[in-house]
Amino acid sequence: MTGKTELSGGPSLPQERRVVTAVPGPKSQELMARKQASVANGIGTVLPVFARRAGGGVLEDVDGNSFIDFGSGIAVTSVGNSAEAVVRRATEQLNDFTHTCAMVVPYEPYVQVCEELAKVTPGDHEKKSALFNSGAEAVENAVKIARAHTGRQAVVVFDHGYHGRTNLTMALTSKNMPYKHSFGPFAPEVYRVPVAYPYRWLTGPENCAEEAAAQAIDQITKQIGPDNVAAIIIEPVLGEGGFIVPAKGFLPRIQQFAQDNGIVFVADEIQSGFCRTGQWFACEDEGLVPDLITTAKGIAGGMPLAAVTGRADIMDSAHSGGLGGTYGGNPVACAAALGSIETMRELDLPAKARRIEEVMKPRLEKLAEKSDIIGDVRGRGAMLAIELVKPGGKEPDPEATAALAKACHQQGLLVLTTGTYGNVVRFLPPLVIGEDLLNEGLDVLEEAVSGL
Ligand code: PLZ
Repeated sequence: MTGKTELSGGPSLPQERRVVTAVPGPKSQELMARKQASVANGIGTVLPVFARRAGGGVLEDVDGNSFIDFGSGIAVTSVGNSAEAVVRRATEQLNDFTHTCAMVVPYEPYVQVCEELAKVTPGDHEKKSALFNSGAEAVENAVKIARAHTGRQAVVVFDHGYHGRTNLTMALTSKNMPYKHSFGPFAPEVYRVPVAYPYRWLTGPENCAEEAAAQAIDQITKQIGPDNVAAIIIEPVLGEGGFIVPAKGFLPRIQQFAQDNGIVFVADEIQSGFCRTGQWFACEDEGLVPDLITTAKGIAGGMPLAAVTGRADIMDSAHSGGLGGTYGGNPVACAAALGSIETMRELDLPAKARRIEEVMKPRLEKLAEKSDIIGDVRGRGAMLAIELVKPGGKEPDPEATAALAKACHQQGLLVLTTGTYGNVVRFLPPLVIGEDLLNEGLDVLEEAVSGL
């Protein structure tokens, strides 16, 4: 390794956990004071250190601490930070041109990304895509397209669902704090129905799929009227709601209902997509082929890009000029996406995600057996979580969850929390993480759990 590559981030960064100062260290504390003076309070911080370099399975801070990364910037850097093909392609594009506005003068990388999306998303029907900047923007546009296609207005979403922070997507998002509180009024014609959350289904997990689907369908039928529904939007694994894997059978029943009633079925795969769950898309697990699929995060290795992909006739329902935005499908982000998708194929990242599950899940399950505060272990591939409860029952324990995350951070392991009740620790390592780091991260977690 040359001195030059050692100084850069990306895969060349030393793959080790290293805690050399208190967390946060002095340089991070200094920067934090500047952040507090210049950045709006609304922008929170999970781990109060400042990043300097990141790559492979680690993130290094300005004080020289190196954290094992179990967060991937919330499921974004699945190919690792500054992945070689992402950097190479984005750099080439930067040198050619940075922006023309795809609606003013188009360019090939935009078309290539849409061609790739047609290939990698489920179903072999004719597909088209439109590109945007953020996940929320993709979801908003999926709603616009579904409304234009059906001539209907209502949108159905689910308990524990998360779809973004813009006005329409706040309405679609279920959790008040911190996403919605004091930010209303919200967009109308949004309806929320139950989801099959096995761990917390009142009658137990056995009949959860059937009962939840029956309740959801009953509510749609009685309270909205299927003929008024443009779209049903669901995350095949609910991310911010707590990594809830809907009980098997629930998603197909909801999709069937949508199909029977001319409702556009939208899978929001912004967090679960692009190899994260061990398949290219989480909805493949039950063989679902959504009408529309929203993607972002993992698509471009850290560059801002999002997409709506779906049946060509539905996608073409919006009139020419009806969709777009100044930056949507920015050429550098598109080039990065092509590098990201190339990496996913070359390294077979769905298989890597499945391997991460093989390593992590048994250890998490063993930990849950020993610990009376871990109520549930769930997830698929490299989208795994533990739900923390008060001993002896199922009462959520957000305090223990925050304390556990903090203890991990202190020891050089970056984990994120999630969940409607704030009581879930989630694990989203980059899919390229080394197995030694994965195991070392789990060692840190186990120690932190026993120290609670
Ligand atoms: N849909 C399923 O997971 C983003 C949000 C973090 P944007 N999830 C992380 C936070 O606190 O803001 C997300 C998602 C699903 C939509 C979105 C929204 O994607 O790119 O953050 O707009």
